Amino acid sequence: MARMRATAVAHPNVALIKYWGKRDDGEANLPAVDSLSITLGAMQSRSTVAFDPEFADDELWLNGRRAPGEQARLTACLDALRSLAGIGWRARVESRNDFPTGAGLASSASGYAALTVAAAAALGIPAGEPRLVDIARIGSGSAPRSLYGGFVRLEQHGEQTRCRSLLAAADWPLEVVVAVTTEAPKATSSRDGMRLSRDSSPYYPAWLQTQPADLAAAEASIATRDFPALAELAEHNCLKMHAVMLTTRPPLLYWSPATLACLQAIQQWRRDGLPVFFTVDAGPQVKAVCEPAAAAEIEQRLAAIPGVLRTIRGGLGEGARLLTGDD
Ligand code: 2P0
Repeated sequence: MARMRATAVAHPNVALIKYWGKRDDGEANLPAVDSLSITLGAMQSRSTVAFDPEFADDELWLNGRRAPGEQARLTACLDALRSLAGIGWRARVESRNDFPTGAGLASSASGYAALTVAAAAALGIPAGEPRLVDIARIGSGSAPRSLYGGFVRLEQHGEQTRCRSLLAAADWPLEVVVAVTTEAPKATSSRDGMRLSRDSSPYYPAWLQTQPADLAAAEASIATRDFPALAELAEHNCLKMHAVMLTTRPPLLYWSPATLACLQAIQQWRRDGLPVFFTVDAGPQVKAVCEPAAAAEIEQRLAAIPGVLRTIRGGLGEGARLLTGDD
């Protein structure tokens, strides 16, 4: 039988109400909190998956290089797909990101979303199969959000993850400017960092306890397109997550001096009347979310901050999709 092969693309996403923490250390990778994100149209992962009876083991090639560190979660994700399809063949996965990898730009989210869609298609699993959301989550807890476009809420119901698109990208066309302050991968992976935070931060219980209220308020502000309310909430939730990270033992300090300079500048710009707010993930990059009319000005200002290497600007994106022969 011929080898089975497909290619898909997915965009990274940035959470406005963050996911930080896991229920347990199991392979299912169940998040301890629900989260809410926007999908970023300006960056993209592209993943080709080929299953072949001749392959001895699964292989991931990331940006042209073997990525043995990914083996456990790669095979866990592919095993779930193989079991769904009733096919045992091993796979070769080739994934490329057109943006920095492993540096707090959600490359694992877009990478595993693209991989899940491509592998499912290669195995003949229908695109609407609801278990694909859970399979993407095994690869990366934030990957299910990248299966969808626009404003996305991820909810954990027992063992099952559910994602909902709250608004399509075109329904509230915000823009995001990413200030890249390093191209280097982070020292502590999100997966290790989350485990350390759960086990040692005294603020972790408060993080879990206050998340539902942040989610409800953010969802309400999105429904009414209330930018100032969403701005206040997203910055609060981001800083609360970083307070948990900072109080982890050993501490997780993901920021650089340029990160802090951007945060303080963005706060000042908003006080001055510009519609912009910040969010920061497990890395030193700053994402400035703004109304489209302000985006060019924000990008210019961020680029001028010492330590900002470059900026990436774009609107909100669509969900993951399969590429056909014409793409
Ligand atoms: C988020 N992050 O909600 C949060 C905010 C980072 C900070 O989801 O262990 O790569 O693979 O489930 O999805 C990054 O964590 O972690 C992340 P795993 P993932 O976007």
